[in-house]
Amino acid sequence: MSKAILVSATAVATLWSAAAFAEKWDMPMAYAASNFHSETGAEFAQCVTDGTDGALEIAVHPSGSLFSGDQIKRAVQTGQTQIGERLLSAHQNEDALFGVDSIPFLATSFEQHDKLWEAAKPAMEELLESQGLTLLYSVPWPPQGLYFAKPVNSVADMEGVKFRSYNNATARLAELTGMLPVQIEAAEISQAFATGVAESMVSSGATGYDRKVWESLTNFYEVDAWIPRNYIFVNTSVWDGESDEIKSVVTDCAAKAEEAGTKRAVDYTDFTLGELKKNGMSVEPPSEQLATELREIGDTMTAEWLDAAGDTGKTIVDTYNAN
Ligand code: PCA
Repeated sequence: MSKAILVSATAVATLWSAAAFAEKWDMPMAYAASNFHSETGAEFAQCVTDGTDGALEIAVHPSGSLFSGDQIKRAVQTGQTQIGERLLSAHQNEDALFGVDSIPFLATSFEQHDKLWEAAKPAMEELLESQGLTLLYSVPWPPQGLYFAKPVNSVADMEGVKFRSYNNATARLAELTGMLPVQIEAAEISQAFATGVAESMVSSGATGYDRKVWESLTNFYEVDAWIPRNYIFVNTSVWDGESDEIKSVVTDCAAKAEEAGTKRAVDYTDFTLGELKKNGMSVEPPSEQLATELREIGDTMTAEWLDAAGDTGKTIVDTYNAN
């Protein structure tokens, strides 16, 4: 056999084995395809697919199309899918630590929030590992403000308003302000507002923009209550079964995605608030009275969180405050 034939036979064998062992991960994501988190997730998936020459392909499924937001963590834990993205604080009902990014007025700028995340990350990774999940990367949302279908200048104005919540902290905020919380995934909120199931929420300009809430709501108050995060996580048994080469490509792409996503969150803040205005909403800081009353409620919620999160929570907040 000539050398040329030998070489091509080897090349074919290599291609074959790559195809035979090519793997696919399905990545459910809860938010709209056009949302910056979803765009970042799609880039991450492409980076892994390209970086492994297709040996590991990641397919993204935004808008809760594969699993709805509230099912994504369970689907990854039980191995129904390999990887997913979810709002971290949505799991606050499992463990208070998951709500570290939703403590009112603790870390309200991106800079402060980065410090809080650095302080919380080791404990968060440990908690996720204890649940069979490995953290790959995490990206913040823009700061959270209050949406209403009428002007609101005090907590008294919120009495009896139907409020869309997305985690324990948002439901508690509703209770403490006399509103009526109903938990609804972001993918469903346009309909909830259109049908009157909800008439208010705390969220970012980004989600208001993604869901065109100006069709139903009129006022956005830049309360800067907190900055929650999404995180991308993989089933730990799946992760442990990967080669070092694959792991290193994934880790590399994850670091790039975290950086790109974080930058997008900052840029998206002004852009989306501008879009709310362009579409007829009033966008302004809260009145002094509203801000003061919300801070008092924030103090109550902070004390409650510290109580629930025990020593781990206290250490994180102390570390954050010391830096
Ligand atoms: N948007 C998501 C979570 C935080 C945010 O800004 C939502 O409203 O569900």
